[in-house]
Amino acid sequence: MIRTLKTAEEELLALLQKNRRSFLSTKQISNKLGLHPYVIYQAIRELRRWDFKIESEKGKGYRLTQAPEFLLPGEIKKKLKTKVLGREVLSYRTIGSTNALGFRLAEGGAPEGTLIVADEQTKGRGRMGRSWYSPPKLGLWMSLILRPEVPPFSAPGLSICAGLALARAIRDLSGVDARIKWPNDCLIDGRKVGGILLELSAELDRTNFVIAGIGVNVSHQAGDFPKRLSAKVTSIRMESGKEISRMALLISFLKRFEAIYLNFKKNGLAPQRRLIKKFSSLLGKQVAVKFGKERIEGLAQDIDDNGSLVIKTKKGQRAVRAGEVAVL
Ligand code: BT5
Repeated sequence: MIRTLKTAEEELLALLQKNRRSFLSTKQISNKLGLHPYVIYQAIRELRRWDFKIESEKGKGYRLTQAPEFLLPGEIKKKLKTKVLGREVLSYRTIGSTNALGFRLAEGGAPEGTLIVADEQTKGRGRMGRSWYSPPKLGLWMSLILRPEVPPFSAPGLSICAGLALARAIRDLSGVDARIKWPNDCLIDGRKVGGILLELSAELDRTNFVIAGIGVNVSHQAGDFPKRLSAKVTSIRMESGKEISRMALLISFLKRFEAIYLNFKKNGLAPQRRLIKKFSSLLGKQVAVKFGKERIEGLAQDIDDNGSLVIKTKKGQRAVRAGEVAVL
């Protein structure tokens, strides 16, 4: 089973990182960290599984020679500027879906704000059974456990809140004009750079928890996407020419999303509407929205206090709660 790094492994990694020029013997490590030699041996094995290159020489000990960029819990926690989001972190080298795990953990009582990140997802998922392409190293694939005390019908507004936080974090770091495409996409110049998947556990009048899954293409180059996707997707690197650190993006996103989320819990979507509209890619455009068997065409006019898209059709105004939008 592949698991998140334990504290001992993270401490060992930090020590090896500090001493990259010299070897450290098991005894030295044991003295510094208070770990049993067997635990050290196991920790080295686990770090190697995560692709850390650790040289070992008989009589000398261990030396770190290469460290891939991982979003490790200890590092995330050190850099966090939040009070709730990301206070508990689980980080995986590879996982099926961070949302699937988030759901299971939330059912087991994991606290609000728990963050699950993975370097790679093998069964990343989108809405309605679709899949989400999540190769190793290139993107930010994460889920947050949220426990907002709001009625279930207003929880979907969180999708647009997460989209807003993401678009702003991308703009801040890379300078590109990232926008929200209602209800759950983040676009740059009409191409999808990120997606949000909200999964809810609710009773009629009560939200038990929400898993907010966020996927962002960060360092992909054109050839890194499968052919079936390449015409409609992009990455921050492809649009800005910049290599943005996933860690910086994660920290910036969490800070922005937390501010919006805490406000949303108290005051709903209304205070965010001005910015949501400003960052929206659809308003003022002719669109077609499909939901269930219905299809509505018209002018995308507004996003209302419930997070619904307001469309001016030939027969009058319609507010749509969810669906697939195409710009005509
Ligand atoms: C979404 O669904 O856009 C929600 C994606 C959420 C992904 C995150 S990653 C962390 C967390 N754990 C998970 O398992 N999921 C969440 P939807 O609107 O249904 O869009 C899915 C469609 O986007 C697919 O059918 C493809 O056409 C396209 N797509 C797939 N992978 C993509 C990618 N990496 N970048 C852009 N588009 C992609």
